[in-house]
Amino acid sequence: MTSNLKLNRWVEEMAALCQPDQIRWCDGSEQEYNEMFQLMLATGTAERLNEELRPNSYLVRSDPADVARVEDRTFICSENEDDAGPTNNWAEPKEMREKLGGLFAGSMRGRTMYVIPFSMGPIGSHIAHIGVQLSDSPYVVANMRTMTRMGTKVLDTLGAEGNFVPCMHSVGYPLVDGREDVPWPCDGEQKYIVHFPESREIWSYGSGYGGNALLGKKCFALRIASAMARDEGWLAEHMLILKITSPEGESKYICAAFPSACGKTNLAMLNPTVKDWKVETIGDDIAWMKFGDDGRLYAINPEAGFFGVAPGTNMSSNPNAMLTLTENAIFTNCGKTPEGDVWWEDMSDPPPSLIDWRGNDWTPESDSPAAHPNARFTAVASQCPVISDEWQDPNGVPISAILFGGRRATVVPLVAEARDWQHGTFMGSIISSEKTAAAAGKIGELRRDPMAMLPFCGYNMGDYWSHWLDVGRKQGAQMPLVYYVNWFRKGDAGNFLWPGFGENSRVLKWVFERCNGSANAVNTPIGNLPTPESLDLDGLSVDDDALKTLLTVDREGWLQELPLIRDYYARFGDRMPEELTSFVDNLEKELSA
Ligand code: O2Y
Ligand code: MN
Repeated sequence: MTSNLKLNRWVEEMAALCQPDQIRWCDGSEQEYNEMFQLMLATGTAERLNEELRPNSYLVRSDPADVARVEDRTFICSENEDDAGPTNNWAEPKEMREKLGGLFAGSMRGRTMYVIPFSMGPIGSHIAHIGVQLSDSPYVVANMRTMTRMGTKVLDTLGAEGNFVPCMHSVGYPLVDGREDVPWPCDGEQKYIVHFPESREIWSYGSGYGGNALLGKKCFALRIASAMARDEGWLAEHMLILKITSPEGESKYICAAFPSACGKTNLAMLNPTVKDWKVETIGDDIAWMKFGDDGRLYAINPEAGFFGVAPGTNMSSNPNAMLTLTENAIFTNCGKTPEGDVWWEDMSDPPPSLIDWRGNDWTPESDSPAAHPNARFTAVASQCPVISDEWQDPNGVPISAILFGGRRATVVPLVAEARDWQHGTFMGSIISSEKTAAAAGKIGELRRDPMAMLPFCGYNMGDYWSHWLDVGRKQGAQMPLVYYVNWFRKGDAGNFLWPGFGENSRVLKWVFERCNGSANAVNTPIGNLPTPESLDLDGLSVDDDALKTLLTVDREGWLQELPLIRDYYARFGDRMPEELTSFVDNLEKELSA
């Protein structure tokens, strides 16, 4: 219980709606975490891994119908449809409330309703915000303890008058009429992940998985927080935060936004190959940035753990993630070896046999993967060997640069620096990944993912760009420098031209030196590109042709891309900021000059 009247009333009201057998206020203790796993072991939801190989760790298998975020079932219910914009699913708020009222009525019968108070960001930080999730899932309780600061301390900080974002969640599997529980309860037919941006509420029904169910993450820290940030003059972004330190001991902080499957967690934890440079992690997925008294943007990682994709993670692609997972971890939808450890594709040589994520026998000859492609690990950030000392600083860290990136086989160079914040907003608005391979001389089919926020912006993307332009107008020269990077450029033979992974530190070093004014660049129509000498390529074997492609402007390619950008912008109608459209016109002029 709490002295917070608003919270007590809401819990009572929701309990009356969902009719749980009992209510449990979560304290966030280790004992409570262990109890959640005792419950999950009893229902067959979780299995304990071999204590010697993976101490205090568990494997959970979800229902095969509940394995990922469900974007087509995710709704932004603003009062006005135009305020959700063309990139979001909108539903009329009153109708949606009626629908949800019906779905949640009695949805927790036979179960416990957990009250999960959590802070996104260090408790008490002026950049942090509090949420309270109600859920009938012990899996959610355990994961929320890892991913957020959760429990009694949050209630103490909330006090009698404090405000919180209510996050309502049910797996939608009441135990009524003699219905037995199942290892992964969910509603196989109906899922609703619903946001009311004006009243700052989240309602999630029918899924127990990841971003659908751990409501602090994508639902609160991005969709609702982006609307709060617009109204309050700050930024809630889908960005990693890293700290880079030069051999001279000078440090800078960089944020970076990439769509899924571009190696964001790998970059956040990168081991640099440039001699005597150091990279440390502050966050791997989300950044909240508010202005300090000095007019600079200060960022916190609102999360306390990592919910990373397991397949593809290994001691070469991301040793620091692997070392983070050596103990106290939750694995979801991974394979299980006969020795009682987890395994996933590309982790190491495949074991001769194992039990796959569906619970079936598996061998390397099997037709399907051992781990689901969206299999996940959950582990506390403090276990990361390269976590920065400042990762919990309540004041945040001052951001010097922001990187945007996509997965582009063609056109986009290794790195381009925006001329200023407004130009950087333009760069962020056009980031895209190629969905299909490029035909000779033609760009592949593109998936636009502006600022990597496509599934996460809680309001009209056109207004979101206006908000970016506005904050830049207010703070001007104090804003971070902005870069467009592309680790995925390919040659004519379909080979990657840039080695990626730890070698990306060479680009980070150039960015660092640009922020200090000590690295050279050439001004081009698309922004400032490194001169070949300014990029530290010592010890790297990238041939001259590849380097030329990586560092020159593909005028023809960009000219082909401009109509695609115009078509995309046209979708936003009168919400499209004219300033961004002018950047396309100017780029066309400069490319044609
Ligand atoms: O599939 C899910 O439910 C999780 S999605 C996710 C998880 C961690 C970090 N990023 C993402 C994402 O989709 O961007
Ligand atoms: Mn993400």
